[in-house]
Amino acid sequence: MRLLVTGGAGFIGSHYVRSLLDGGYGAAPDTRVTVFDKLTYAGNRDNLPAAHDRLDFVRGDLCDGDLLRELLPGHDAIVHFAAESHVDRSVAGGGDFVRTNALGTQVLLEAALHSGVERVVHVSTDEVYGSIDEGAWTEEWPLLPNSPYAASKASSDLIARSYWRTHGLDVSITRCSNNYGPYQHPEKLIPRFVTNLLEGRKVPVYGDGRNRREWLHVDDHCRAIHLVLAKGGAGEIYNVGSGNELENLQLTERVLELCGADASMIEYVEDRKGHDLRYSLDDTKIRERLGYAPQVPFDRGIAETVAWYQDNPMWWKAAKHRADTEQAAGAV
Ligand code: NAD
Ligand code: TDX
Repeated sequence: MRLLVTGGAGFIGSHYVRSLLDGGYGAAPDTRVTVFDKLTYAGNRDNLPAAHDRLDFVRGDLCDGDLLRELLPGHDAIVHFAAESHVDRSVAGGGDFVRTNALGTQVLLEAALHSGVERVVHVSTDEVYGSIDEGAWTEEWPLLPNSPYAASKASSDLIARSYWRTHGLDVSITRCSNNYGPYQHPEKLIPRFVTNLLEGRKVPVYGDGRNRREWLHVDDHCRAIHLVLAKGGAGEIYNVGSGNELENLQLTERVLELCGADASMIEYVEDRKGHDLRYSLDDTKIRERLGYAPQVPFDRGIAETVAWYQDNPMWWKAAKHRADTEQAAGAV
């Protein structure tokens, strides 16, 4: 099989590619991977093996239809991770989000349609549902995204579905909860807090810290995506959760403890605009139909993640530097 992975130099995409090439989803000596990635501030070529006989890397933009139509023939399937992924950036300015997430997804799917690609997995998010005070969303829940990020992801999610419904393209969609793990950009909650503490700085908790998220290790998310690629139905949507729901303050306390710090390192800062209170997924469908079950216990996952940032200062310092450089250049 020849697989194209968009966004494969980012946090989740690179985990997926490393696992696949390492045989994490079973030996697949005939699977070749092409990573297609723009290498924005969030992407890093070094997140992938420097050289591998079953890996090709192409730097390119999702919105470049000519390049995609040249590249795609010969590929059997696409796993589509590439996106602008950070809510705070979308609050500061939504243009790149609509361009990459909505338009870029449409350009990719159009190219796929005309290139004989047989299968697509579109990686969506729980944020497309909005915010839920109690209970949990099933896949039938209406989409009520709140941030420009979430709205652009909801757009791409619906565009993906439309290429199945209109053109019969074999597309499945996954909607996952908050991921954590190694190689996550230090703009996101857990790596931001750990790296701030490593630099002797306080951790900025937005608002009163009472917002709740459902945390899933990236390894479990990637396993679910591979399961959907292999066994998911055309036009089907699969929630991917963990059931591990934490208030931001509870999570902050855990991170502080693992870093040997205390509550004096918390700084309460102005709340995120339009800050969603709570996300919670009902993922019965993927568990019952595809046999998915998360495998990484949170206690182990979070301890290993904190240790990874402690052991890899070069990686996160470079990521912070790339983001700062782009910001200074006015690219955000
Ligand atoms: P990330 O920001 O770490 O990586 C995104 C990757 O996409 C980067 O390598 C970047 O260079 C690339 N990219 C951005 N714009 C591009 C463009 N125009 N053309 C080609 N490549 C481009 O994101 P992530 O956290 O790994 O998220 C991956 C996917 O999973 C996203 O679609 C995101 O919405 C979704 N998701 C993320 C989470 C989470 O908690 N991080 C949860 C659920 C769903
Ligand atoms: O410095 C911070 N302080 C803080 O209190 C940051 C960066 C975040 N927060 C809060 C905001 C959220 O309630 O922590 C929570 C988690 O924030 P993020 O890590 O920015 O994630 P979130 O906004 O929940 O979105 C994430 O999950 C869904 C991913 O970034 C998305 O890509 C994914 O789709």
